[in-house]
Amino acid sequence: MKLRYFSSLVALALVIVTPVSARAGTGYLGNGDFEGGTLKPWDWFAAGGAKATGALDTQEKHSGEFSFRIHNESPLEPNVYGQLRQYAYTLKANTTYVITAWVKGNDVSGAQLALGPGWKIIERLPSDTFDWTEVRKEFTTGDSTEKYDIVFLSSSTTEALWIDDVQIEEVGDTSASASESSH
Ligand SMILES: [Ca+2]
Repeated sequence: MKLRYFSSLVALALVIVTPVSARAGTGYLGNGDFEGGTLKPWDWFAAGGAKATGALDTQEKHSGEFSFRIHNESPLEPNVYGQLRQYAYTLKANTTYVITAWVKGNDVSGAQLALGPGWKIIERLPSDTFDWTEVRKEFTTGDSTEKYDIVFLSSSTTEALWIDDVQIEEVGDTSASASESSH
């Protein structure tokens, strides 16, 4: 009887845990698919007085029920932009990763993905109007990976930019990099 009670507890725990682990692909990031019921741990911010708004969106999505939608009425100007940002906390130093995201756009301009300290790694996102498109960027971390920036930037007029299914994976094969470093 006791055992049966215990195993039903285990079963209950599995039921509770499974939906979370089934949301695969968010690995080093939190809420990369925007299905968390909240924006956290992402943070939206309009800098320099940008007339830019960003919010969870249910009209367009690559997965599930939600994406993130950016709308920006401010033309290109230094230090005026909207940003969707979170920090990746568990990346290893001096390690190569690939970040992928799905984006969709209506009259997009000036959209970028910026990575790392000082946002030195930049990948331009598509412009104009486009259906769901996968963006990929390989990047290699430096010596310090504490609070590694992951930022989607909107720095010019954009009717709508949707973002969904953001994930980071380690780029495989340690044997390849080991043989490379032996040369
Ligand atoms: Ca989603």
